[in-house]
Amino acid sequence: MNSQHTCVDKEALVFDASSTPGRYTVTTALPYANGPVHIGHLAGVYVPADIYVRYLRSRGRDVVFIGGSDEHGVPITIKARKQGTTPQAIVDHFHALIKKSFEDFGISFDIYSRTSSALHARTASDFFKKLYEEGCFIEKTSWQYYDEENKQFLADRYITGTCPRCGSEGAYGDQCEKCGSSLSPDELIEPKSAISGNAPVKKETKHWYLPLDQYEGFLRKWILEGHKDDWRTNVYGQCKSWIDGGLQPRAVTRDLDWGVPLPLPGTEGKVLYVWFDAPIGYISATKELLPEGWEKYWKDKDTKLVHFIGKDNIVFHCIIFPCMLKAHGGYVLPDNVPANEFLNLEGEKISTSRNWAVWLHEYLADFPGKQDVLRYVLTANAPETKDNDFTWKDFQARNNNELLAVYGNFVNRTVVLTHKYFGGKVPEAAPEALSAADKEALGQMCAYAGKIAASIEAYRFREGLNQMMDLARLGNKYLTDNEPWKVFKTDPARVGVVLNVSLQIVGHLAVLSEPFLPFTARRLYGILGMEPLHWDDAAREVLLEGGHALNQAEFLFEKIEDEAIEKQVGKLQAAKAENLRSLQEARPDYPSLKPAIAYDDFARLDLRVARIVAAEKVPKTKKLLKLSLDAGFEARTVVSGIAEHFSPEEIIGKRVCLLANLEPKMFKGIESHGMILMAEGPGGKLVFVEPDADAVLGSQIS
Ligand code: B3M
Ligand code: ZN
Repeated sequence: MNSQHTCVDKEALVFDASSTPGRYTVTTALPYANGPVHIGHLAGVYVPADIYVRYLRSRGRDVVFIGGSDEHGVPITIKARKQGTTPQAIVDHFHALIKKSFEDFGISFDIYSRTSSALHARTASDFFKKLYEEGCFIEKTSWQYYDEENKQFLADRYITGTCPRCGSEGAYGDQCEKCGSSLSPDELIEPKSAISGNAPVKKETKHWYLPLDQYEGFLRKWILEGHKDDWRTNVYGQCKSWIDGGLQPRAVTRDLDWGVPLPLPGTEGKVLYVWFDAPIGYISATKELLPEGWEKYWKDKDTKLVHFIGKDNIVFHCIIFPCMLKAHGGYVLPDNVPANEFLNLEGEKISTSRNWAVWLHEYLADFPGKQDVLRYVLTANAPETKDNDFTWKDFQARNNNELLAVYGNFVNRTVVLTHKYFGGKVPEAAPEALSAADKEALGQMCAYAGKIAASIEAYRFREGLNQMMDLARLGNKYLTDNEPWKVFKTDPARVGVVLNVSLQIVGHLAVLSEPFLPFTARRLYGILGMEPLHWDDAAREVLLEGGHALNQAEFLFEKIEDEAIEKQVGKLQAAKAENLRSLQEARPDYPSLKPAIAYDDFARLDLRVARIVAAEKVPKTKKLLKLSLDAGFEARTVVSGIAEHFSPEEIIGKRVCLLANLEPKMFKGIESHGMILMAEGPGGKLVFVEPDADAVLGSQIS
């Protein structure tokens, strides 16, 4: 044990909340490279981050935009084992898939790196070493489960057993997926190694812990006092409850063979905990991007560090990583961590294992050229303050009624009319020709750059998007109110003014929609025959000079038909059916469900409450009992195949459910009229389905 206080007290912190940021480092949570990216990831992290960065660039700010794959951690090793391959092969596959789909989707990373790189291993291991050498860790030995056959310690996920809470088998050492309880390996009943299937033994092992408890004072001052007003309430609230709940030392090493090896002698078989190395991945990626110039993005107090993450990553980015940075010294701390809540899909939680998701690479294949539609819908429904829902109907409606009917329609009408009346050249509009209404529209138009900027800088991207659409609405309404198609015959000069004003609005729309709809903005600049402008240009009234030649109009959006939506909904239904099927397969003792029936089919059964008044074996048979029943309205005889399960004596007096309208049938010369309902008991024994003692004999069961 060599804990010290030096790390917390060190005066190396360069954080200064009052300075105006001259530089930005924007990071996005590194997705685990063991599966593709879905719309939940996009809405929570990548789309808002990309909007933010595109906006900053448009303002000419100095920004690096960092992404990459998180390639360590136990789930990756488990997946590799299941598929009979190596963890490296798994991450190679998914890293390539994820990287390509981000690129195709227009997430404008300056670098998309990966944590299995050599540079990252060096960076993370140097970071650990410095903390180790400065005595920032405590060392502790503990007893942990060990698989003797495979000679390895077992990560929590590699231990399975019976859940102590719900009794179901196959619970993991960290969680029971049946009842959702979080567990520790010691709680499992009859633990087994998931690798060999053997019962594990306990063995002593040493690990290094970051004593978070020693950082409480620092965290209180920095977050609870320093960021009360500028961090989102969900983020601040989570931090506060972690801190108030009492922080504990956290192990930053693991016994595993996949990860960054510990840089200490005599520690073979130990690696850095994935949540220790992954955030350092942001730093390694910046180094890879700018081998000479990376430091100012991490160490200069004028740099504003912003982490875009989902709410499940808050503690790592707001508490653990900042404590690591503080312990190391010399690094800036995050200025903001605008974590989002979760996005649901058609009313249900997105789930990778149940395939309840819209996968980015599949979306890109199914909707080529429609990146902006998804970006738009995910921003309009962004789960900024609460969980939100994505539905395909809403996706279709927002495309057809908003992007197409408002934005697209306004741009198209303006450009088409300019071609029709003015040969595609921007008509002149002398200041004195402007009406009060024109001036009013232009004035409103010029205010949007500031309004949207304020929303984006406050991480309110939905609000920013709505304002951008309000600008399109302003243009659409202006054009409709002024009806240039009616006025042209009598007053072509007036039409020139109206189209000039409309074109200025279109120009502003190109600038201000670029962070949200980058593909559309690029095409719009093309139609306008312009090079992309900067955000601050949108404070000016005139972006298109009289006489400037436009290119031909083209449709920016197209209608999404019901068919395309039905196809997607069908995909989800198929996933649901497949889940049900594999659930049944996983429990082979349950017969699979029969096909659905209509209520009328059920109503044709006449089920009655009855009582067994006499029973005897049917001679010369093993299985059959002849039962005499009091069915209330009449006496019945039923031959039942239950003789191997019951003796006649033990069932006399039992109340039963009788299928009373089954047509009579002869068994060994006895007419059987009806059938008794039975269920399965323990060990396959038959048991009666017994009506309550108060049920009246002969009454209908429905
Ligand atoms: N891979 C967890 C996640 O995808 C993790 C993020 C790492 S960010 C440094 O939820
Ligand atoms: Zn359970």
